[in-house]
Amino acid sequence: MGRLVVVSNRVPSSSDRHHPAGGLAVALQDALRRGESLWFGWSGKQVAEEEKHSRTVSQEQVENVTYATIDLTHSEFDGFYQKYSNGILWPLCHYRAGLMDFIRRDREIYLDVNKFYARKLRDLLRPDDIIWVHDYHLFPFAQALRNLGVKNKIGFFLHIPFPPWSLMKSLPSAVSLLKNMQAYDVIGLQTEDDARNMNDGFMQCGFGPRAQAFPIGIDPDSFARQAEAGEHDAEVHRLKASLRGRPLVIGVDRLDYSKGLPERFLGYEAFLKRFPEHKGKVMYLQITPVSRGNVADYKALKRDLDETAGRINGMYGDFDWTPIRYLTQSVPRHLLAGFYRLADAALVTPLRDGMNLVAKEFVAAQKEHNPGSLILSRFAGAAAEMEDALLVNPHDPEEISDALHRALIMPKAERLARGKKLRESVWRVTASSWARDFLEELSKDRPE
Ligand code: GDG
Repeated sequence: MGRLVVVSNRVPSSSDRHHPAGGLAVALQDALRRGESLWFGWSGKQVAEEEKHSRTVSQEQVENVTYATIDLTHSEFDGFYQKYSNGILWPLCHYRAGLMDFIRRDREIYLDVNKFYARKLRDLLRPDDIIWVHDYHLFPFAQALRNLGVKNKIGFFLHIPFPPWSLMKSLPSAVSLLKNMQAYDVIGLQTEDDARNMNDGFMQCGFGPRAQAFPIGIDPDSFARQAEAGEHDAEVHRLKASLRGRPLVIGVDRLDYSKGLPERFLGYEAFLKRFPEHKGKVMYLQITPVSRGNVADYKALKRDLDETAGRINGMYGDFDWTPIRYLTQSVPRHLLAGFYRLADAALVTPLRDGMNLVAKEFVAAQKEHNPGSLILSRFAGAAAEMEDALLVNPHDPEEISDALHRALIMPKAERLARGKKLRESVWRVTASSWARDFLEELSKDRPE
């Protein structure tokens, strides 16, 4: 059997290779362990332009996985990663065409980096390797490999949403982006809606391939174990003591405009206004580690959130009660699991999200006999599988506030019934079943 070759822009750093703590490394854990495998991508390092032609792939083997990484120059990092991937494709795929900052030069750098990665990977490939490419940084990667004569099977998975073609085509060269995707043998998206949107694009452009839905999951057993262990953790105890018996509402999101954080804060404000009986009696902890902090839209979002949290705390707080405990630092994963378990409700209200793993982690972390309630945006991919959450439209603060009130007063029987269904969904589609299903599809024989 050939190796599994994973290609993603970011590759787990050396310190994460022995014990993956989250992200794609956890999702792919089982698939990578099955045999010899290779993980290729960016090292996370930037080098000066003078070093552009002397860069080499560095390799480290950890158990059966070889990690092969390459540096980017400053201008590649800027054009390929910050500008085109995160400044154009990310907002557009999250239905925010207005945030796109299109400059043709960045698109050229994006294509060049894809070609550069392809040349570097080709030298490492064996004829029977199966290649699995991840995410929007690498849409044209298979075509770049095919142009170099690579005949291996190549699959692609998009972790973020794919909008309707009528919106997607506002991307200059959108047709060529889709055209290049014909080089993949299998194309996977998070939901049926995303797959339908992409297939509609293929159809309208007269291209042959078909995208399919492969919703991603977590490793619920291991997350549940971490959450249980968290109950004995000193820091989880400290959080519990600080609640003094009051219910805890939790939110955990990278600081990103797709996550609907300003809207969520306004929803919480509406909750305090419309249901004043909860004032002073509920604790809302929002954990929001800063991400992409040097991109202008993210800086502006952070200023907005800092301001809104400060305003709400000033206006509704009391000398012994803070309405929102708002942290912009990252919290270690085992603590996060313990915090989820302690929470009575979670607010997961993205404006758009490919899947949203926080929703699934929260459910896995709950006490089976006394679960907390999940308030979930209809526009998270997870909503398609988690209909027993309290589904909300995150654009309507009053809808968020009603759901929060309902979550906090929900009779135990209803919480148990919803919790049971939600658990079933989180245990039905897991990280390992996701990878297995995708790779099974990719291994099938196909006509040339
Ligand atoms: C993309 C898609 C799709 C968050 N804060 C902390 C922390 N986290 C962890 C969460 C969760 C992960 O980060 C976030 O995953 P999400 O799925 O919620 O969102 P994205 O990062 O946007 O991921 C998304 C995903 O890819 C997978 O396909 O679901 O739709 O946008 O695991 O727990 N972890 C720690 N400290 C924090 O402060 N340790």
